[in-house]
Amino acid sequence: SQNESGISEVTVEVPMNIALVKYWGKRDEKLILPLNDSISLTVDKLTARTTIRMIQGVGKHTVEINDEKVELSSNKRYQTVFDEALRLQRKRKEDSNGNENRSVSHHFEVISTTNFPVAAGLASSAAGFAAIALAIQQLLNLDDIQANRLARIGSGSACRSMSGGLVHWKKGEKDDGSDCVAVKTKDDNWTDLYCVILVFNDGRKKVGSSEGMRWTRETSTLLKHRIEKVVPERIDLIKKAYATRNFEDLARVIMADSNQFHAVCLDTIPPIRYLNESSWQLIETVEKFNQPEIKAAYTFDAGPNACVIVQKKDVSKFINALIRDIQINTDDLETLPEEFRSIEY
Ligand code: 2P0
Repeated sequence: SQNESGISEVTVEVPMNIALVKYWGKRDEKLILPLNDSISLTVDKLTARTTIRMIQGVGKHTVEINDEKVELSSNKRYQTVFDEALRLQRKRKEDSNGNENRSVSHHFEVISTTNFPVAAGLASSAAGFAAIALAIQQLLNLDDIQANRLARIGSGSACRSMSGGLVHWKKGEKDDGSDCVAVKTKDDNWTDLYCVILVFNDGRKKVGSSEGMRWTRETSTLLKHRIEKVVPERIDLIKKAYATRNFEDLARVIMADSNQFHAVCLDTIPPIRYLNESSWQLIETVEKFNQPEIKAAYTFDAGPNACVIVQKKDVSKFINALIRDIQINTDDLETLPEEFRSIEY
């Protein structure tokens, strides 16, 4: 709502998402149009809570994340999002005022807090930009397609956090990106799925996603095969397994796609390595845990941290396997949801 000093304010809370079939490679870097479709689940307990104030008058945009000011000159994506938001606002004013063009300048103030560590590299930009886009959608009364685009030009994977559950980001065919949108699949959410996140930060400087995607696109031959032959089929398999609640089929595709994403990174010149020794140890633990029946699925993004998807009934069993196989700090068990904390480990 807008008060008499010309400030409007909105607060939203938005979840992070984890890709089950990965996005890697852009066909348009400016509009952030991907080379392939991707599909993700939102992790509803990990959120970015964001307040945006739209202030009348000339001034600098400001962004603060977890009490730290973001240097906007070194992160152009915020400026891109704010410019696009103000363009949409001007366009709407012109449409309703019959081209009167009596434009009033505005600037934004963003204050965001995440309930998970940004430094852990857990796709925090996705939740952050999705929150900004959702808040601006409410401030400016944008439609869902406009809001989706706003999230996407902030960070590609952010458009998959604009709705909950299983979300399919379609690459689209058009050059202007008008058919490049993330849509929630029709099915009811599979509320029984849990995500165990293991943070294996090793201080190694990783290749940023944008740069990595560019190198891969320019040099990998495996990427071409992946985009044409592998991804479309896997998107269908994920949707089918999710709709029929077939955990084993879902898990097989999730792990295969994480592995192929990292293979594509290795197929890049120079090669990109995101997984470390701990990541591989976790893969082996999951492989062992999955005998004789698949009960867990690991997936890794552009870093060594693991996200393991398990059904609720198997969470404690899986945590026990972790305690047995890898040295985990038992203090960390406190981050488990209430219902799993009382179980004897
Ligand atoms: C994904 N990742 O699908 C893939 C898997 C990382 C590995 O999307 O340049 O921050 O903003 O579009 O979305 C990370 O890249 O990159 C990512 P931009 P983004 O989740």
